[in-house]
Amino acid sequence: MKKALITGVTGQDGAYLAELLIKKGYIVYGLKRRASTFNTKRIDHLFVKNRGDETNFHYAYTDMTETTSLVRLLKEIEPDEIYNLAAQSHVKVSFDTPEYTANADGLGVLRILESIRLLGLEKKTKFYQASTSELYGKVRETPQNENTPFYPRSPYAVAKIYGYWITVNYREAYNLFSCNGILFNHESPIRGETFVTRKITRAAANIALGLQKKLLLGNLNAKRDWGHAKDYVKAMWLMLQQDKPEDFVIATGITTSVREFAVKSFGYVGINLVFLGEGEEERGIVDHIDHERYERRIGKKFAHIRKGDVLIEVDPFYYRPTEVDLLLGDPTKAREKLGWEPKYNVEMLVDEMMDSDLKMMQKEDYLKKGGFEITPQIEDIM
Ligand code: NAP
Ligand code: G4F
Repeated sequence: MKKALITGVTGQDGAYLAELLIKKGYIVYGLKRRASTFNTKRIDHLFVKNRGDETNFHYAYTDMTETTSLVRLLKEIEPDEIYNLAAQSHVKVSFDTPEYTANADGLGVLRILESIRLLGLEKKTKFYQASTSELYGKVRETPQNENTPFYPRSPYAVAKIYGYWITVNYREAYNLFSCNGILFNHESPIRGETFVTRKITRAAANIALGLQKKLLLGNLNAKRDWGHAKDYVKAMWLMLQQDKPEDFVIATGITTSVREFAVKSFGYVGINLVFLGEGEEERGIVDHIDHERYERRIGKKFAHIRKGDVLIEVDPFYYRPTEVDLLLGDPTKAREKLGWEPKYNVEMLVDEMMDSDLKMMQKEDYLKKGGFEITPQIEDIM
């Protein structure tokens, strides 16, 4: 059985990748950092399904800013494949914590690569680095491919540039099987709540249920090439199954603005928005309600929102000191060499996220009103 080590296993991609690799018959070692509250919500089901002596999912504590525990774990596990997904992954937060971000997201990559070398695992262990479309930043050409020059626009992107080039350098200098996945934005129902897509789908669900009045957003004009994380973790695995290590752009080839993403999300529950005004004065206003759709999605008659209600406002708090205006990836190389194609488009992504958030909000509201927690098994039967 192959052994895979995943850093950042508690994150969105870590959880999907762990699930994929377990299904493929790997023994998976997930690395997580200590937190003062539970941070394993996304992977708890993997422990349950594989409980007992036969478990093929293990976890251990480490931190990307500490070399010693990384070396010790690599020595103990001697993994066939390492997927380095751990990072301070929030672009806006990186402006507040630039030094920490450089340490975890930049030097963290070096720590793993040097550990591989130190332990003499160069011939055994393949390495995947979670690189990002943020490297393109102030884009030099559109769409962006593997040869497009980089122009990072945040401390996060600058840290990730170091991770990208050190991965290339160790491949060229020491013959390591190390490669970069240059992944464009990918989302899912388990996306972190402060990324814009999940912030929007949670708010649209809450507003439709009458649990929230307004959504405050930053730059509505920003455009992203949004895919589904499930498709993207498959690409990570494919990259490590090739005969030789290479870097790949993973993207859908379609770009959508934040404003359009909001329109699609509210549209899912029958709330059709129109945007009026400009800059900080721009507002997302109810244009009309599709009552039939609302009732179908929410399960009750529509009551609390009227045509003309303002549901979205701009709050400059969410602006970034330097912004990435447009990302659009060209995944031709991945299609031709990896045989990778995304199954999801942005509409399917919105539908899945909205459906999941509606269920979650209904459950949270039920609990707030004095309901009791029911186990997933019981819920399935009910
Ligand atoms: P995520 O949900 O934010 O997960 C990040 C993971 O890294 C979490 O498990 C987090 O632990 C862990 N982590 C953060 N700092 C750490 C540290 N100092 N030591 C150890 N672990 C640490 O991110 P994601 O969306 O899954 O993304 C996975 C990777 O792909 C990241 O490197 C990200 O930068 C990169 N990426 C993401 C996208 C995207 O659109 N999702 C696109 C391109 C590249 P906690 O759970 O304890 O916070
Ligand atoms: O969802 P975001 O925070 O993602 P961002 O900055 O594109 O970064 C994500 O994707 C990268 C890949 O390109 C990853 F490397 C990175 O780890 C992360 O997963 O913001 C998307 C856009 C930005 O232009 C932002 O300014 O949405 C804009 N935006 C507008 N209002 C907002 C908001 N972003 C957030 N988070 N919150 C807002 O209220």
